[in-house]
Amino acid sequence: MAPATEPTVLLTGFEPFGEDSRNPSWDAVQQLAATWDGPANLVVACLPVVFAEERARLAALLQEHHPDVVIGTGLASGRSAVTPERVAINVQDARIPDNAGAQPVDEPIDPEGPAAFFSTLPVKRIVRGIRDAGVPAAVSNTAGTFTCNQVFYELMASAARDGFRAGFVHVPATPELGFDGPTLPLDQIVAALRVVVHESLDGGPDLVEQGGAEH
Ligand code: PCA
Repeated sequence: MAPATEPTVLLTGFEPFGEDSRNPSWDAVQQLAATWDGPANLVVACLPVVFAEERARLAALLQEHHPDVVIGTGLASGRSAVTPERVAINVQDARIPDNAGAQPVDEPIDPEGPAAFFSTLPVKRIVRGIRDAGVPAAVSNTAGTFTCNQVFYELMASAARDGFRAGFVHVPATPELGFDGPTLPLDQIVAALRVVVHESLDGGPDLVEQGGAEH
């Protein structure tokens, strides 16, 4: 049991989905956990790629671990950098079926909820830290409209209620996936997630540093 003063960080990855047999988000989260030596108590979990299950899974994890910081991670094939997400939106619009065969189109995550939530992680500081570790990183202004965005949205709704710090980070494909597009080796993704956890534990202000794009 961790000392009472030690904060708890919940870091999640996702199971494989679509055509892939692995998901580098969960592979990286597990590798980070295996080599984690503090400063916080790091708890990890693998989430299903199933729209109907995310809310209950997250609620159970939050109730069990009472984390101070929650960081979701997922795979974004086609991206070449590790990308902390700035905003979660209240939309489900699935290009492919989830792992239970559901494919919601243009449905709200929460009909009563706000249009969007902003990450409360220091996204600019995270980008700077990952780049300083020699790994490509950039702020992303869309987490998509699939289950990653849904988990991010649900997480931020809970965070707004319960007062913990939370956000989401997408990672690129790894070479093992055989993806026809940009990839990043798993050890670089692990190094980036280590920075994400360290920077997220620091509750100080974010950097004000240009990180946007025209489109
Ligand atoms: N990526 C998908 C879902 C699970 C994952 O790892 C997404 O970006 O929504």
